Amino acid sequence: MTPPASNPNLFAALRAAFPQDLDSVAVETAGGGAEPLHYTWRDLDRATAMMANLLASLKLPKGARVAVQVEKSVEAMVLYLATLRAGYVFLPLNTAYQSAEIEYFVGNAEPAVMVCTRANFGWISKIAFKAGTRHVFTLDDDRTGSLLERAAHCSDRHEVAPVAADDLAAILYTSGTTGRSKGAMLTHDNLLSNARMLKDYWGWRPGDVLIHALPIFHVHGLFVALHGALLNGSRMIWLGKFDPKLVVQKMPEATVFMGVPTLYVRMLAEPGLTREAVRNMRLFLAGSAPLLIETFNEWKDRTGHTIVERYGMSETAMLTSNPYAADARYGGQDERRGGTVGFPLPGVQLRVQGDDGTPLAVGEIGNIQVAGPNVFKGYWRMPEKTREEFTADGFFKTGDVGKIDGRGYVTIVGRSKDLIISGGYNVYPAEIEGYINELPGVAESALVGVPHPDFGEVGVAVVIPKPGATLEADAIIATLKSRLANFKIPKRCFVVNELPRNTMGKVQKNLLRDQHKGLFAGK
Ligand code: MLC
Ligand code: AMP
Repeated sequence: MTPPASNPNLFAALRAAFPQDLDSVAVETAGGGAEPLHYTWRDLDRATAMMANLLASLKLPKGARVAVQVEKSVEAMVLYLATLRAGYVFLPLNTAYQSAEIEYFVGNAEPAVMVCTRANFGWISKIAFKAGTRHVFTLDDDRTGSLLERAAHCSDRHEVAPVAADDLAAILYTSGTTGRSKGAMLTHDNLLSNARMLKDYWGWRPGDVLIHALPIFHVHGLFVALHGALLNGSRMIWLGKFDPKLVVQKMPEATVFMGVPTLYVRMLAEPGLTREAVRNMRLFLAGSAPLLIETFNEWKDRTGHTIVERYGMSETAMLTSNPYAADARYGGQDERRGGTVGFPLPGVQLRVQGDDGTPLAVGEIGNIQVAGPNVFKGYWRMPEKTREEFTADGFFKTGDVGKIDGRGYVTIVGRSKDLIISGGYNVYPAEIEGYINELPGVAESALVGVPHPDFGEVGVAVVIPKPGATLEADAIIATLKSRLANFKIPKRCFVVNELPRNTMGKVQKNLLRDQHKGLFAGK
């Protein structure tokens, strides 16, 4: 591996990995009912240069944030790369977020630039201008919008902006267990060190082709998948939206696939998923949520491939992975074990501690804490929250609960943070309960996660009316839909008279989870 020349800008390293033949295909689009488009490496180089020149022409201050809420497209990926190239900070936003959510992120991050779809320009520009954002551009997934129009007038030559290794490359908002979302600040070095290590660990090799079917506003699609392919100079088959049939159809042309467990569950429902279809595949990776052992086994039976499950977070990028190849440390005997997330990755320190901070013995269950070059710089403008989430000796408290066995395999058994992971998206009960509690006639509420065959886990709301008030579950859901991102909407809502509480008065969510755990069984 060659270290970057002198500029630790992540883009410089990605650009250095472009293949010699710049006219070979870097990205091929698929799906959406449109003819496939082909982008060469030269196209990516020129397009990122033009967009970086556009950003540079705005004379933004150092550390300026570029907030982006657009549909997935190659141009959206170019915008990410151009932001790095120009030395600014990328702030991706889930396309499902609605106005209250956007208002918070924009108010908190104070981006200098906002990029949104044309359809949302009216309300988003209002929010952005109010927050002091000077530049609002549009970008749609059909290669139109003011961003591209403006970039078209810019030079296609651009010197990668110099940055320091610990300058910010991106801010990713992760919802908070209490209160508002926190922006995880990730540096160029956080992302590049993780990407370089994964390139080796997962054995990326010449000729690899990645099917990219994940959204590009989270760690998994934006960093793990995209950096993996780019750092290996690998072609990507680029889907704007996950479509299980299309992915299976495209598999013979590919070697690597990455997905959240829901994607694997949906592909298993495709009759076309056969050993023949996966004959050229080298590696299937899963993460962002627990992969059920049933899915792991069924995938093995159907395809002959053992999924490599790995574990990570917005704050840390990737932390552990099942082995790709047998590890000499363990006599070359390791296997990819379903139900575990594998070993701490090279350079990552991972330990399990009791609630009182004592180290736990092999096999004992406790709080997972991590350290390493991949661990973020802190939460945006939340120094106190940042301090709280680190131990005195510098380990980050993941909020995940797990154990490490004698061989070093890490298993996640639960979370100390009150969080529901639904189809790979995080839903924080405290946030949803806050919205429900503000509705007229609501005394209080509790949101719990219950098993779901497609999304793994989904939220169910239990709502208590104020004395004398009448509440309709359907009306509560309808109101939430008008205010919150769709994946945060409880799949069911129950209006009841009281919540179960322990002697301290704390709501016993475990009892509610138990009561509703069969709601979606067999659906
Ligand atoms: C969609 N819906 C969901 C949902 N996604 N509900 C719960 N959980 C989800 N994840 C709902 C919508 O609200 C809608 O409901 C209905 O499902 C159909 O919406 P859709 O947009 O058509 O859904 P679909 O395109 O099928 O999306 C499903 C999905 C998507 C699984 C493809 O959720 C997805 O791409 N998930 C991946 C998320 C991801 O990349 N996570 C990585 C985080 S990084 P209604 O009622 O309106 O019809 C991270 C770190 C790490 O965690 O370790 O990687
Ligand atoms: P996010 O904040 O969206 O980055 O989500 C990170 C969280 O996803 C982690 O703290 C874990 O709780 C969870 N997660 C990621 N990968 C896995 C996995 N393979 N198994 C179980 N949980 C996971």
